[in-house]
Amino acid sequence: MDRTIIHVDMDAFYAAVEVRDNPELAGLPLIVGALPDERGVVATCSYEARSFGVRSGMSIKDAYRRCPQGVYMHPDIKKYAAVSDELHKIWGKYTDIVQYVSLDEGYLDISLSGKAFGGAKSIAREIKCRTLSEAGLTCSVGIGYSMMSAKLASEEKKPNGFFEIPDAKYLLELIGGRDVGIVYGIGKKTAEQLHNSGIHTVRDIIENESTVIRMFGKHGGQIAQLARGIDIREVTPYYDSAAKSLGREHTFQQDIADFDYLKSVLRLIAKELSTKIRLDGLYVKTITLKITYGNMKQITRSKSGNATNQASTIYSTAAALLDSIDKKPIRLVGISLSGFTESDSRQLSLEDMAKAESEKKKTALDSRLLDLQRKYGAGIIKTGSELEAEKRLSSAPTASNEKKEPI
Ligand code: DCP
Ligand code: CA
Ligand code: CA
Repeated sequence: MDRTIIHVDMDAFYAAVEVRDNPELAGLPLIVGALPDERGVVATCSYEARSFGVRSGMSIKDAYRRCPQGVYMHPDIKKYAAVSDELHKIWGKYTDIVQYVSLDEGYLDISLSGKAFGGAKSIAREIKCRTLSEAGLTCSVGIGYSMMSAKLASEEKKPNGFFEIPDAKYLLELIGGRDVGIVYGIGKKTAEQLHNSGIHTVRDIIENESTVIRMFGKHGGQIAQLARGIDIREVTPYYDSAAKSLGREHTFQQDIADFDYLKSVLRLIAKELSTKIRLDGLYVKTITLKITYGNMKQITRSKSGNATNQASTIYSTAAALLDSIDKKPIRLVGISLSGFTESDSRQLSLEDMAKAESEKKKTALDSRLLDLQRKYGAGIIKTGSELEAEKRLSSAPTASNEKKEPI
């Protein structure tokens, strides 16, 4: 299946947060990191400071030599982490397949959910607008067909950028003549070795693939693939059962006001989550309902209770939370689980395992149903009864080819 991936990266992140919070710094060369009389390096600097040649990672002495008139300050990592949480919330509204790779950057796979939000361009624009209006910061957004192309797209027009790389052919035209270092996985050392062998550009890699493979073996093969624009890496949401939460959500193509129907979707989600945690041998204490209304207002409602791994409990808790909220048309429903505990020292018996595995297969069917809905719109299930939904699913010819989305 063709994929659509968005990469978001904040502009001059630490420096931009400091300028936001201290407006008198706007327009000045600001260097965040060590102070000039300390040992240490530049964490980042404003674009004004970059025009003096200052860069991340440069020793602060070097930076001071280039830009003595700069404003120097220490980073406040705690503050940036809090801002980062806010940003992740803004970006995470468009898909549950989202991978944050650092405080200021993330990948969103919107292949399935994109249509519900008017497509990739409109999501990208919305992310830029909301990042500015809600967090007071600018970001650069790239749309790609793979992770590498999305990241290169976001870098292409920095700062405050917006760019799309629709396919491998376009990518190659764009980067074919550039230095090999632009390819994902080629660091300083590898680049140097390539240069020494007369391989300078991305196109040189493609034209000298066998040399590259001879030099770097399997890694060389991967480099050549990436140079040709083939990047099969998947956006992989981070899930740490010990500390974090496990969530699954569903975005509708139209806003839904039928709460019975919404509950049938919650039932499917509850089943899928329950199967997943039981296979992992986990119980969960806190169940959170996530809702995005048609006007993009997002709310969450949580309830904590005895640790459970049962779909019926997860469902009834989420359904009760749904009953407690404003009855307005809804764009997205989701459930997330947190507060995990290990199965109270009780190992799953072989029989339990077999049961969970067979449920997993059934859940795969249920989740294909969700995927189908994503693809064809909520209309595929009219009344929302799960039974009817499954009947329809089993008569839907495209179902068996649907790719299951990673949790
Ligand atoms: N950072 C750091 N040390 C580095 C590189 C980065 O401490 N050597 C921190 C400070 C940056 C943040 O990570 O603000 C994000 O890094 P980026 O590489 O994304 O750089 P910026 O966001 O600062 O600038 P831009 O992305 O606009 O180039
Ligand atoms: Ca950045
Ligand atoms: Ca970054």
